[in-house]
Parts: sequence; structure tokens; C-alpha cells
Amino acid sequence: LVAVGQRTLAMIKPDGVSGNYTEEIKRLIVEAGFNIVKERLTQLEKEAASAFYDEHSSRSFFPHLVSYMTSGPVVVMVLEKGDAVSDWRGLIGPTDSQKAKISHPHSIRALCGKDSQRNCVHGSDSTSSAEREINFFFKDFLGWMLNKQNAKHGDY
Ligand code: DGI
Repeated sequence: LVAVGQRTLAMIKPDGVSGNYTEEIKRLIVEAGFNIVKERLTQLEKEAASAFYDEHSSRSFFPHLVSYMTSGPVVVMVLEKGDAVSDWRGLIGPTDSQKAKISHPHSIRALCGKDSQRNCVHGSDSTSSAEREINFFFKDFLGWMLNKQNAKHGDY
């Protein structure tokens, strides 16, 4: 029996995609021993970005966060590895990209993040948020997008 690794959700945020970091980030992911088991390019709308970051809805930066997250396409991936959640958090580095450049110079946020909002990548912070976020992008959100498309085409 082959042990299946833990799974986590990784996202290349709008600044990472528009800055052309997608291929380099994916290379770092594979080099670090993760398996990319699912991947999609998508565009978040206000409703989806707000739902994804619901835990921050009362923070003063929330409106800015939502407009940043909806400013361009994102790449979402399911990564698999023995300790996927903490290993991916380690590889991306601290939230504040400026701090990352000093304390974690080899992290992905040091490589392509700008500040504490435009920090290039996302990683689930626990196994339970990984489960929620994977379902969000590869189950719930997918269904929601398809329903919207069907509605647009009058195909109920
Ligand atoms: O899990 P992280 O992304 O490392 O950090 P988090 O869960 O504390 O915050 C989620 C996102 O919210 C983060 O990636 C960017 C945004 N954010 C967090 N703190 C700040 C922030 N955005 C702004 N503008 N200012 C902040 O202090």
C-alpha cells in the first residue's frame, strides 16, 4: 500500500501571475518534493474572494485585500507531500514580503512578494483550512462557476 501524502492548497496570487512567476514557482514546488495533483487558472470575483478570506472580513485591510485578489487571474493548486501544510508554509515564508526578504531570503515571498498584501502566494495554515480551501476551489467554487455559466447561457 502506497501512503498518500497530506494535501494543501497553494495559490499564485494576481501579482505572481501577472509578474510571470508561475513557471518559476512551480519549479520550486516540484524541486521541494511536492506533487502538483490539481491545478487551475481562474479569476476570483468579489463574492468568491470575500468568501475565501471570510476570517479577515472585519479587518481594516479587507476591502483592499478583496480588490487585490480580484485584480487578475490566479493559479490554484493542490499540493501533496508528507508534511504538505507546514512544508508549503515554510517554502512561501512570512506574510510580510519585506520581512521575508530579510529573514527568509530563499522563500517564495522573498522572491516575488512586494509587501504584506501583495505577497505573491498563499498557503493553507492548517490541515482543516487546507480541507476547506481545497473544497472551496475544486468543489464548491467550481460548481458555483458552472452554475453561473449555465445561467448566462440560459441552460438550467
Ligand atoms: O496566511 P498568510 O497569507 O501568510 O497571512 P494571513 O492569513 O494573516 O493574511 C491573509 C492575507 O491577508 C495575506 O496574505 C495578505 C492580507 N494581509 C494580512 N495582513 C495584512 C494584509 N493585507 C494588508 N493590506 N495589510 C496587512 O497588515
